[in-house]
This record gives sequence, structure tokens and C-alpha cells, in this order.
Amino acid sequence: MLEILDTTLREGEQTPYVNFTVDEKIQIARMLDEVGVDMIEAGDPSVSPNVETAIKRIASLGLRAEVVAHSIASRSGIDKAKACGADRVAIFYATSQIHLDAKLHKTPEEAVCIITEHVGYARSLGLKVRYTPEDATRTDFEFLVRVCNAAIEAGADRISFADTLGVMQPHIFHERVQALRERLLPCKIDLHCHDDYGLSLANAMAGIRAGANCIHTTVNGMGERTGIPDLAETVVAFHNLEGVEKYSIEPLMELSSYLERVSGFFVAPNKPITGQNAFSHKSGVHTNGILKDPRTYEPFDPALLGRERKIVIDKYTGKSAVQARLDEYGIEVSAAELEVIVSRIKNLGDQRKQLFDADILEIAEQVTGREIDVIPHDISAILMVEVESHVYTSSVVRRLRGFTNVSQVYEITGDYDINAFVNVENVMALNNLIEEVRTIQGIKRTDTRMVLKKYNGNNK
Ligand code: HCA
Ligand code: CU
Repeated sequence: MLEILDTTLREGEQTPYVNFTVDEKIQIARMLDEVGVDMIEAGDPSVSPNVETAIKRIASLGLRAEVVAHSIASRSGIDKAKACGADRVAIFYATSQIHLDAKLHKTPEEAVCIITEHVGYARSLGLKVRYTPEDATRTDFEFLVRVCNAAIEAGADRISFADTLGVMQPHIFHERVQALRERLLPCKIDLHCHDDYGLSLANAMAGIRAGANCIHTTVNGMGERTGIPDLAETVVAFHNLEGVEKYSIEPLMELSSYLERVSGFFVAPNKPITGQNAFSHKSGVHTNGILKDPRTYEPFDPALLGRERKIVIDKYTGKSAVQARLDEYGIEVSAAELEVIVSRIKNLGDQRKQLFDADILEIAEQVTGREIDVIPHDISAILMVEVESHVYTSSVVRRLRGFTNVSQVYEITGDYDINAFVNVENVMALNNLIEEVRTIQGIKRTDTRMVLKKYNGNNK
């Protein structure tokens, strides 16, 4: 049965410029426990006093998940893990030649001694132990087997096969994990796959098939460089493709947006599962299919995640999508009117990046000659931001431009420093966006004005 260790609090906090407060970490741990992950890697207590406090508090929450503290091979680190009340310590020590030579300045023999000594020490304190040969996938295989078996003999019951640089491919990883399984003494095998080539989840799935037990994930795939497998993608892929039903899917969207909010690290719109476009359909051919039967272009029902499908209307749009959108607003048009509406939408779509429901309603009004008295479901707003005096306005602008819903940003004079134009699906999304914006460091206050009507200038 698949196991998941989530390391958002350790690997995830190694994402450039990400730093959680203790309270945020506790909230994240609680949400991870709701998903039902088997282990939560809560941090390395030697990193900072805050990390240490967070591990202590998480370990005392009485969560279902096992709480793991990460540590380098040092007695004081292991002592700290014990003092935090963690169930397990994960000791990492690199085994590849390049790491031994360039970083650790140790011979392979010395490395084996250091590893077994520290694993044994942690066991003597009553901690469960995972040993991670860092950079394992670039380690001489015979040496890897030797080190891991020495660690197991010293008391480790888990080995984390770490693809620290993300250099594996699924077929090679499968072979390696299979060979490792055959050669290792009894133990559980974790897979820690980095995503440098975008292959982390594919590698991890191949590794599980080859006999490994556990995948390491982070929320939103955070982590050093390009991160590791995303928790939501892992849970949903295993649920839908492999029939693994032990995890709860329902909290995943909220967990993902909570992490976006507290980390300032936003997922790309085309990110699988949680990305904004994951269930959006655009071309006439696709939307026509979707409207007839969603199974034509949806790998699974977005309702699984509590999400809704979205049909984008622009120059690629066909009649069925426009008809469906007008139906949503209760607007009836004749077949001839629909033709004209679609062709005007295509013309306007040629000139603009994005069309709004307000545009579609206005076109329908012009074409039918009837007044259409409905409020568009989507919303545009102007967000004004005042920046703290010690902060560079440009740094806040850079963060604001990272929001997919922000279309334009201006630095301005006057009471406020920045004006941003935002387009969102509804009031709730606007509210969420404002809350996220407020978490940007250096923002003193914001003021939001919703757009009621929009007019273009002469040059559009
Ligand atoms: C790192 C360590 C690690 C450890 C993985 C693990 C890696 O290089 O920061 O303990 O399973 O990628 O090797 O994250
Ligand atoms: Cu890592």
C-alpha cells in the first residue's frame, strides 16, 4: 500500500524566499493530517529556533501522521530531534563521489562509519530512524547497497532513495529500485525525487511499481530549485490511475491555496490538478465536445476536487459555447442572432487578450436590440496598494505581476503607490485575491474598487 511523506515544512521551506511562521506550520500540519498523509517531515531543528519550536508544537498535536525531524549526521542534531518529541529522525549523509570529495572531504570508508555511528546513536535514544543517502542516484550502486545495509544493521528501518538532482528517468529508476529492493536487508524504501527534468512524479510512480513503499511530496511541488512531486498530483494520480483510495482529496484545493497565500509562491495556471486552467476549455471543437459530454475532453470530473469546469470565450469560440453562456444568463437569441454574436465575439477576440462576460452581454444587447439587464458573473476591479516606506515599490510590483489574475500594474503618485487591474471569476475569488495580495511583505494597506462598466478609448 502506497505511503506518502509530505515534506512541505522541510523541503518546501527550502524553496527560495519561502519562510513560514510557526502558526502557519501548525495549520499546514493539521491540513496535511486531514488529507491523511502517513508522515509529516516537520523540519530540521538545527536550522533555527523557529523551526525547532514548530517541530515541538507539531509533535505535541497528537496527529495521526508520524512526525519526522530531518537532521545531518550530528549528535547535537539528533539530540534536538529527540528533544522536539519527533517520532523519527531522518539522517542524511551524501554518498556520491562528488559529494564525498568536494563537500564532505571523506573517504567512502569514513562515510560508512559516520553513518552507522549516528544511526546507532539515534536508535539508542529510542528514535525510529530513516537514513537518506543524499545524491543516491549518482552513487556507485555497490557502495550504495553497502552503506544502506550498514545503516539498516545499525537500526534504520527506512532508506530514502534520493534523486537529489532529479536526473532519473522512469525506466532507469524502476530498474534501480528493483535492484535495491533485491539487495537491501528488510526495510521500507522511500522515494525522494527532484523535478529538475519534470519527471519527479513519473519516476516516483515507477519506483513504487518496482517495490518501493513511500513517495515524498510537497504542497504545490515546492522545494529546492524546481521542487519535488506535488501532493495533490500524487494523491489524485494514484487515486484515479492506480485505485489508491486511502487519502482524502477534498482538502487538497484549500491546502494548495493556503500554501500559495502563506508562501507567496503561486502555481502556474497550467499546473495539473490545482492550476487555474486544469478544467478550462477553449477551442470550439473542445467546448462543443464538453457541452455534449464532458468525458470527451476531461480526464476526470473536476467535482472530485470540488472544482468546476470553465469554458473560455474568445476568438476560438464556437456557437455552442456562446449559446451555453447566454443560457446561463437566461438570454434567448435566435439562430441568426447567435451567428452574428459569435462573429462579433471573434472580431473583438482578435483585438484583445481576454473577453469578459460584460463584453459578451454588450454584444448580445447590440445584436438583439433588446436591453439586457443582468450582472456579469465575472468581475474586474482596481486594486490600490500603499507600500511601507522602507520597501522598494518595484519589489511589490514584481510580486503583484506574478498573480495570474492581475492584468496591469502601474506605479503611481498620490496616497497610494500602486494601481493594479484584476479580473476574477466572482466576488469570492476577488476576496481571496485581496487576501493573498495582503500577505505580500511590505504592503501597508490596500483599497479595492469594483468596476461597474468598462469603456474602451479610441485606440481600444
Ligand atoms: C537535500 C537533502 C534531501 C534529502 C532527502 C531525504 C535530498 O539535498 O536538501 O532526506 O529523503 O534531496 O537529497 O532533500
Ligand atoms: Cu530534496
